[in-house]
Amino acid sequence: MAQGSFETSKTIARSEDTIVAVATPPGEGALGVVRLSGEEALSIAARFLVGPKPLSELPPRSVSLMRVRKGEHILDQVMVTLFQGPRSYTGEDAVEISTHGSPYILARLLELSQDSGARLALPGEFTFRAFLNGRMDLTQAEAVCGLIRAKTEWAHRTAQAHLQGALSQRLAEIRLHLMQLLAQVEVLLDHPEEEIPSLNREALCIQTDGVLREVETLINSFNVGRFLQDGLRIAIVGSPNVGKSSLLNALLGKERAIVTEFPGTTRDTLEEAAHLDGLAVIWIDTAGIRSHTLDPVEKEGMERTQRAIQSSDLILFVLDQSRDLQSADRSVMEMVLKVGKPVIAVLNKSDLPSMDLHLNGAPFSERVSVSAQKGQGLEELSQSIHRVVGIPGFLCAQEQPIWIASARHRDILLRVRQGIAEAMKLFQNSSQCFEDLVAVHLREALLALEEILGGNTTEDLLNTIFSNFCIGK
Ligand SMILES: Nc1nc2c(ncn2[C@@H]2O[C@H](COP(=O)(O)OP(=O)(O)O)[C@@H](O)[C@H]2O)c(=O)[nH]1
Ligand SMILES: [Mg+2]
Repeated sequence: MAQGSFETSKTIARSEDTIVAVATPPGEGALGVVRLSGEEALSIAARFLVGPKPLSELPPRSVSLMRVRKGEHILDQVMVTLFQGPRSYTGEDAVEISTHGSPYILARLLELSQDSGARLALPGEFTFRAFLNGRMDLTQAEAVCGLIRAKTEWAHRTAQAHLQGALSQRLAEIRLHLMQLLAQVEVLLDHPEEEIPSLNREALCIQTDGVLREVETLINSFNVGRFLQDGLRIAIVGSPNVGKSSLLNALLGKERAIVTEFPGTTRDTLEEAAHLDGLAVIWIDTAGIRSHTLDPVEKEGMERTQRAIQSSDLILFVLDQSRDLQSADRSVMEMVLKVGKPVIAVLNKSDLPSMDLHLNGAPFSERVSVSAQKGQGLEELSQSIHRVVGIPGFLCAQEQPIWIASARHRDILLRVRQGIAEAMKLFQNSSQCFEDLVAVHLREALLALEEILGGNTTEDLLNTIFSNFCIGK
């Protein structure tokens, strides 16, 4: 497959060409799938597919055994599925051919299709056509990409819900409410001679506030949505020898970091990705922080620790609860509490007799007792992490939790909010008729909202979104 040449292509073709691509990953496999879509999909495939019945007589959406003919030879026995538009992924006529997963066979099938009049598809072009043909809106098209990329349960759930239209529905509700509001304002505009009863104004104000809240709920869901979809960066920080590396190993379930009884063993930061109850986490083990050190390697390690803290979403501040709080612990504690990120105090070595560390009053988000060595308390730690970033509360707060996880969606919703908030201000502040201005702001909000769903988009935006897809999707 000549994939490289398409990645540089900036324009998504809008022509009526029939397109073809390999839909399965490159390389050898048990099966390979080639898909064709477009007006000529059937007639093109019919030139090289032979079977007991001609292709055009096969029942749609059922699988038939056929053979691929290349000149005098049979290239492969294949399973063929026919789709008649609009009942297909793209909304067009389409043919899917399942072959043996040989790169040679797949390449020849592409050639045969091209020789018969098909053009190689651009990345995401099948989904783009589905969008153009009204089979899905833009949030759903984006979810297709998310679904393919999802590596964790939550990322998968996000994409699946969005693909099913959960986010589109919520946005459509907001759009409806905005349109109803605008219609009422426009009625007032059309009858300027009539005095607006103050009751009316108040009702409009309440309605506007309601829509504003709907939009804000979605905007606020971005933080949790981002964690659910993309995961968290968690820095494990503390003074030397408290058990940071042991904790990392316990969380990963493998001996990733070196653990010794000697302080200063970990001199560099170490990152490792692992799932925590369906949540993607990048764990960062850091070099222990000592107040004074002359060793240049240790100094560099500590600077890296600082950077790890800055780049994290959450900090695990580890303490050894079997010994008194030391000055090193205190200085690390001061440092992590300064950063303004959530900090969980992890009291390690719970298997040993514990001291009272006198932490009362320290503003940790939570504190959890664990034994990294014995693997105790890790479940509580996981629950604490979920709580601190707000996941359970968020999921419980709504009947059907819907969240946004894309910066594009958030940026647009901020503009929607801006428009509604401006309208709200006019309602609240003026006794005069500002209906024309209110209408302008509400229309702006509506127009912005359309961008999420794909009703008001630029070619650049579509190119950006669809060029992220793989070829054949
Ligand atoms: N008893 C006990 N010892 C632990 C525990 N966690 C770590 N240790 C020991 O504490 C020492 C320092 O551990 P390490 O993970 O290297 O600490 P770090 O310097 O903070 O990374 C090692 O000897 C570990 O075996 C624990 O939960 N219980
Ligand atoms: Mg260590």
